[in-house]
Amino acid sequence: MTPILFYGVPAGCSFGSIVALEWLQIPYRLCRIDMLSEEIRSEAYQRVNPVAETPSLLTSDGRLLSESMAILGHLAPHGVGSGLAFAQGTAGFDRLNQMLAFLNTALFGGFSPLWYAYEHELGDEAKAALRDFGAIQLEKAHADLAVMLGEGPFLLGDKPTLADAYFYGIARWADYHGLPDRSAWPGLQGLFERLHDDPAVRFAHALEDGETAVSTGAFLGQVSLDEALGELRQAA
Ligand SMILES: N[C@@H](CCC(=O)N[C@@H](CS)C(=O)NCC(=O)O)C(=O)O
Repeated sequence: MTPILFYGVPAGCSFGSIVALEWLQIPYRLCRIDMLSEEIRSEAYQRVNPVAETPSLLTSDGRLLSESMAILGHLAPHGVGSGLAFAQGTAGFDRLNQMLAFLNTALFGGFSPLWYAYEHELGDEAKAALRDFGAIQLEKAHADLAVMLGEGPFLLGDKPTLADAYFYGIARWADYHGLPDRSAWPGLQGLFERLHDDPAVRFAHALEDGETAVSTGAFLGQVSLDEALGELRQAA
């Protein structure tokens, strides 16, 4: 079957998996999950992901996979020929995993206090404390990442890899929260702007925003959660 990526709106970290699927030219479908409604915590979606998070992937052989790191790792073999990913046992494979792990912990984690403050009713003092903590974490994550980027132009050197796809989907949250000011790290800002103009990134933005989205990959359309669950039942 054609894989289905369950992606979260608004502004889900699933963005990176959409860009990865586009870049990898894997035929795929999408299922949109509204994170602001009860849909994400519904019994129906918990059949896809029991921890009620996006992204999840219904794989071509009918298995459910969650966690961006696992999904990108599952897709990575398709990118070995093009340099988007690397064969297991090579230095590139280790470097890509190392970079993805940093992004999934330090960078994503830095935004967590900001999201918590944004999404919960809290007093001013608690909100300010969370925001200050997030700012400190993000300052360090961006400074460290700028060192890792070095001359770039992409996170692992001359060419984009799946790490750049994932980076963009998380780093854009700075624009949402108004911090950190990415322009303090010109290399990172340059990388972000280059990725912003990428057709796959433009596609994922349009899709999230419910606008006409032009795929340069092998996107085969959107399915509803009910349709996806029907296919899951058939695969079982
Ligand atoms: N460790 C997970 C984290 C997934 C996660 O936190 N997803 C968020 C969106 S970025 C989510 O689905 N949140 C549920 C909600 O907001 O209710 C991963 O890396 O995939």
